[in-house]
Amino acid sequence: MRTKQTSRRKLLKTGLALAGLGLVSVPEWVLPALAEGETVVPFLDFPERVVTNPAVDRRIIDIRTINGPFTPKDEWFTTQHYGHPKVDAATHQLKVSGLVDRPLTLSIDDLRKIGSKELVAGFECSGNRGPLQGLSSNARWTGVPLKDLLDKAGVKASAREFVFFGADRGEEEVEWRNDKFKVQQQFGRALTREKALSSEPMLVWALNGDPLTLHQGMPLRLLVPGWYGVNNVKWLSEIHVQEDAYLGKFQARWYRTLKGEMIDGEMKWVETAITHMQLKSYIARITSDGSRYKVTGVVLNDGTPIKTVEVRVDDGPWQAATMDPSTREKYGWKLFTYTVNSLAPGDHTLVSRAIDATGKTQPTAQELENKKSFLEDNSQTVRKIKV
Ligand SMILES: Nc1nc2c(c(=O)[nH]1)N[C@H]1C(S)=C(S)[C@@H](COP(=O)(O)O)O[C@H]1N2
Ligand SMILES: [Mo]
Repeated sequence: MRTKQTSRRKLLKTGLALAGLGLVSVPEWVLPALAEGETVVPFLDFPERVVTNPAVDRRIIDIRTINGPFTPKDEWFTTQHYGHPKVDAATHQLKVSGLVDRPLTLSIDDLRKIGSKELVAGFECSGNRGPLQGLSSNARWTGVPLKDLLDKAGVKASAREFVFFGADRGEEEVEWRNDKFKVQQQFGRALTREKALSSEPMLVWALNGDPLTLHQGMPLRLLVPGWYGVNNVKWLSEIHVQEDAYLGKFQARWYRTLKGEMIDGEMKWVETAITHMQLKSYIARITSDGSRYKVTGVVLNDGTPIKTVEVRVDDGPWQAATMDPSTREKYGWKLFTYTVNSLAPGDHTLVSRAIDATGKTQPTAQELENKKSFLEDNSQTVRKIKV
């Protein structure tokens, strides 16, 4: 990280010096590792300057600066619904309550004693979409498998629903028939018994080797690898095990996808919960050395192996991109590159699509036409450029 900071600063200085001489125009954001003579080709539908911190508790990444497998902790995208709760990392405790043989109250140190492992995982907010695509990041997390903790508590046979509550809360108006009630609610998300007791979910306390930042859920969050961001409950304070389905606002109402599906010639409207990530790729940046164009992009999905990523220029054929060998982790995001050997002066479009090992292909925007709510938009993001 230190090296990166230094090289970025150096780059900025060199860039500014050259700009002073009128040799190049320097964008307000700084590209990582631009080679000698390499320039950025602007996306025509992208703002020149991306406002990465639109509010104190919000941040997006400027995808044109993605530089390697891990997003630095102070650049990680961030969002939440109730602002930041006041949490004291030193005294924070996690409660495990409900249908367990042994209810538990544990400090982070107690959790560390149960076990510790690392996992590379990236995720995006289910609202992430083009052209900015700024709501995703990737990290190496440290924590304890959720199953190890639940085994310690002893899950009862009647347990069906595992609810994860953050320390953050807010007042909500709950509509019921013709009434509206104002009540205090905690941010909560639920997992089924099968998912909660599977080997993947973790309770994590570190990101890229450092304790979680306040933005990322200090001191503890749930991580469901391969699932959308909303499932990764921050400032985790309680796991409540129950038989009933959990119907909190962020489970049952806000995080739903409404889409129409043609079944036997009839349009059926289905509402589904936000769980695993849909197969997505996007072009993050295009640079040019004068004649050739280098395309760099990102792939995210639920951990299903990626068969290939392809890039298409204008109406040309889909061509295979090259996967970055440093991003091979099952649940991590993957980076790809593609080189275009020449482009005629004028307007062009470039687009990428990912295909996974099951043959699933990232859809076009048109193929998602019947998805009415904007969440889970994994459609192909078309980049427009002029050379
Ligand atoms: N406690 C709590 N956890 C939460 C949320 C929240 O509002 N409260 N927002 C979720 C949503 S919608 C997303 S996209 C991710 C964002 O995680 P990040 O800020 O670490 O990027 O946190 C999830 N976890
Ligand atoms: Mo989100």
